Amino acid sequence: MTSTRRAGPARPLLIAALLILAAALAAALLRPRDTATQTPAQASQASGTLPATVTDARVVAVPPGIRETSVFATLRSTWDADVRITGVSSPAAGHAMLMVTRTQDNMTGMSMTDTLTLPAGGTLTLSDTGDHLMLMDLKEPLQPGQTIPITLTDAEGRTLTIQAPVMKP
Ligand SMILES: [Cu+2]
Repeated sequence: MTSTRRAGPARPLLIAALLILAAALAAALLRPRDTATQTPAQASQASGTLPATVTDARVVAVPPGIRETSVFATLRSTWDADVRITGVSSPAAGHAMLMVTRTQDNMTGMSMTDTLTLPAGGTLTLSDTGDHLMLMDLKEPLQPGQTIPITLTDAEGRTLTIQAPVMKP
């Protein structure tokens, strides 16, 4: 009986601790769902910057007379949901496009796409053999040593401007 009495005062503390633990667990489990159900307006209020870091960005140098070129980079997500990139632009180009490279019937070709997806917490590699960006209607030839600003926009209106050096292919 003495042992029961001793345990008595400890029990409310134990229950309180379990409740706190349960609440923390519930919050952790619900968080990704909250993010997924955010409206675009809320998401862009939370951050106006497309949640990614960029390395190895480069624009392929082209000789005078060539009016289009490719842009490559590695994008790493800093977000716990997929980021759908839906737009690209650059002051160096009349317009720019999101591109995919696909092989079908032993033919490899590239085509425009509406969306490139940066997976949640993952990587999107833009390369000459895969997904990439293209700058069209170049306003002037791009020489190695120049740096070209390129702005990506996602489906939620967030933007990220990359300063991409021009490099020889
Ligand atoms: Cu291309």
